[in-house]
Amino acid sequence: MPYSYDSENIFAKILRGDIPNATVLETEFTLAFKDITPKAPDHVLVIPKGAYVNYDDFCQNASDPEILDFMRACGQICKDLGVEEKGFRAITNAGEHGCQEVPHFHMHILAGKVMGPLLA
Ligand code: IU
Repeated sequence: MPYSYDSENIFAKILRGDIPNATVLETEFTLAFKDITPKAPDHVLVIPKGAYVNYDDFCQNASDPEILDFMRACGQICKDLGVEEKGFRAITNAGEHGCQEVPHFHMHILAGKVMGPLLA
């Protein structure tokens, strides 16, 4: 079944410019901004500008240029955050079992502290 995208989700509104955001990077196909409730000293959300519900929707249905642009944007953000020495965590939640809150695909990039084990 194809994914059903809710164009009234909060990130769609951010992309339309209806709601302000703290942009850290914008490219042709990708926007990255600071999470409004940061879970680490550095917490950036990276989203495609296209309407993709979650990671698997994006991986299955986005074009090669969109995917390349997204991954390069993630790389640029890591570089800008200076994570080479201490590292970081990149994570995406999908659907009910992944506890995804906002139904527009986003990658969390977290850095600046020890995150702790992912799977407890
Ligand atoms: P999740 O993976 O869907 O659970 O993550 C959603 C994130 O979006 C979460 O970390 C929120 O703090 C964040 N967020 C935001 O940055 N700005 C908003 O207006 C809203 C949520 I609503």
